[in-house]
This record gives sequence, structure tokens and C-alpha cells, in this order.
Amino acid sequence: HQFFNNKREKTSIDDRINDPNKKSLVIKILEELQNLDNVKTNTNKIQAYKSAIAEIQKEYPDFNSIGRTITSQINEVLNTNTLKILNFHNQHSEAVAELSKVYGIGISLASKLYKQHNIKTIQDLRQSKYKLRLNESQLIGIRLYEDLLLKIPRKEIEIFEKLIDQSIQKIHPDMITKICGSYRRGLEQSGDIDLLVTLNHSQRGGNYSDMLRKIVSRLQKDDIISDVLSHGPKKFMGVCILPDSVSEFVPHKHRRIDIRFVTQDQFHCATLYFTGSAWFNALMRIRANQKDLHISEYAVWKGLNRDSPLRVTCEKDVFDYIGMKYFEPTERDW
Ligand code: DCP
Ligand code: MG
Ligand code: MN
Repeated sequence: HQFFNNKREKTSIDDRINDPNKKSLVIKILEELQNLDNVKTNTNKIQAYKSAIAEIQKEYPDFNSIGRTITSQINEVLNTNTLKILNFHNQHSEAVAELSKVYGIGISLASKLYKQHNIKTIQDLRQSKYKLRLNESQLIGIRLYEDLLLKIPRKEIEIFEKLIDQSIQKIHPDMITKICGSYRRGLEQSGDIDLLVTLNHSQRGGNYSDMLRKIVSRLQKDDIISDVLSHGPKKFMGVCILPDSVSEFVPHKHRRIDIRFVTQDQFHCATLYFTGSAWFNALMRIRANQKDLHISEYAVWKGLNRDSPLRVTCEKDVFDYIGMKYFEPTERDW
């Protein structure tokens, strides 16, 4: 890799720098180099690019003041009108931006896919044999990439809400479903569907994971859940789609859905948590801590009494304990 080699002998800057077109191209590329992440965080490097740019812009520049690396980069631009290292960085950022949007692929895997396997796009990844090394949920992320990038219109979530409710009622008539997240905060479109379910029933029967499993398999039978990304004892992450019987929003798109089942006594704290926003939750927890109160996804308690949580009969109870004015769900979009 010649472009990584900055130990070459220092050569002087080619006379072609005096051509105004060449000069402005060189400056443009040096400015882009200066903005690269690995330069931006290094004050010495930033300074080197800044002074090089300033020097070139002078009426009588002294090219000897420009260091070896930048001199050779300038000459590469004068010779080829481009700079390999910059192209590499730009392609790398584009690839990472596209590939890390796949469900289950993070920045570091995306970077590795580009650097080690020259995979630049979702299309490259679909055709690559690297797919053999990915797990089930990453493969779902690749297959449904385009759909899962889209936001979900509020009106479509309203249809899901009715269908899901009808479906889950079949398990038990006392099942209560609530769609939380950005939808409950009143937004016109959402990234996913955050479904909370409880059984409004004092009688104890079955446990969480049984219930969650029943809910998921019911929604699968009713052609609402299409794919499973992860299924823990308390949390389900997957994909849903409107069934063929629905004539609106065709062709139907695959949508991300998160499901949690909680017991009745956890329901209001869970609703509060799952409605968010994440920022709002963080702020509320800080305010609570100032009064030695603690809020989790399931309960509120004082001091170290985690095992005897405070009684919560509605979301407002939590605000009252903290001594905070009540915020409607639509006022929590921070
Ligand atoms: N949540 C949180 N802290 C996190 C992640 C989530 O408190 N780090 C809570 C608040 C969120 C809720 O869970 O509102 C649902 O999480 P989502 O990621 O689904 O976020 P939203 O529903 O708020 O927005 P989006 O429309 O992107 O789904
Ligand atoms: Mg959400
Ligand atoms: Mn979610």
C-alpha cells in the first residue's frame, strides 16, 4: 500500500501547483483530509494541514515549510487529480453508514466487512459468502433491510393496535395491550412498535415467560408476527406485518416490534418506562434519585427497599412520589 508509506524521501512540490485549477483541487482535498476523524482528533495533524493550506494560498509560498507526508499527498493530487487514502476513507465511511443500519450489525463489524472483505453495500453483502458467518437475526436484518429502514405511519400502527388486541384477547379476555414508545407520545411516525401486555387478573397462573411465549405464538398464528429476532423470558424482539386480509397500506411492509409482558402491579411503571422518551426517563430518574427514590422498568422504591416497592396504581403516582408535575404522554417527547 503505497499510500500508507510516508517514509519516502521528501520531494519538492511540483510546479503544476501554480495552475489555479490544480491549486484549488489541492486545497479542497487538503481540507477534506483535515476533516477526517483521525485527523480531527489530533491537534498536530490539524495544525499541519491548516498551515499547509495557508502556505499554498500565499502569493509567494514557501513549500519547504510543508512536511513530507503532505508534500507527497499534494504531488499525488497533482499527478492523478485524486488521493487514494481519501477515497479509501470516504468509501469506508459510506460502507459503514450503510452496513451498520442492518439489524444486528454494528459499526465494528461493518468496518471489518469493508476493510477485510471489500463489502461496500447491502447488495454486496447479500451476494457475499460472508453471509454464512452471520447469525439468524442478522440474516433477517439483511433480508428485510429496505423495509426496516422505513418509519411506520401512525395510521398503520392504529390498525396493528386493533388487530393485536383482538388476537391477544383470544388467549384470555382480561389481557390488556398498550402500544407505548413514540406512538403513545403522539408522534405521526415511529421507528418501531412497542407493545406492552398485562393480564388484568388477580389470580396467579402461569409465569411471565409462559405468557410472553403464548402472546408471540398467538400473533404468529394470526399472521401478524413474521420473524423472531430475539426471545428472552421478559422481552421479545421481532418483525410484524399487516395480514393479507387488510387492504390498506399495500404492499405491506415488515415492521420492527418489541413486546414485553409484565404483571399487573408492574404495569404502570412499565408503561411509564416504555413510553419514554429515553431522555425523559433519564431526567425522571435523576429527579427521583434526589429524593432517594429509585425507578426501574417495573417498580419504584425508597432507599434500599427494592424488595418492598411503593404502591403504583397509575403513572401519575410515580410523578407524585417524586414531587414532579404530571406530564401527559404527548408532553414527554424530549
Ligand atoms: N428506553 C429507554 N432507554 C433506552 C432505550 C429505550 O428508556 N436506552 C425506553 C424509552 C423509549 C422506549 O423504551 O421511548 C421505547 O424505545 P424505542 O427505542 O422503541 O424508542 P421510541 O419508541 O421512543 O422511538 P422510535 O420511534 O424510534 O421507536
Ligand atoms: Mg419505539
Ligand atoms: Mn422499541
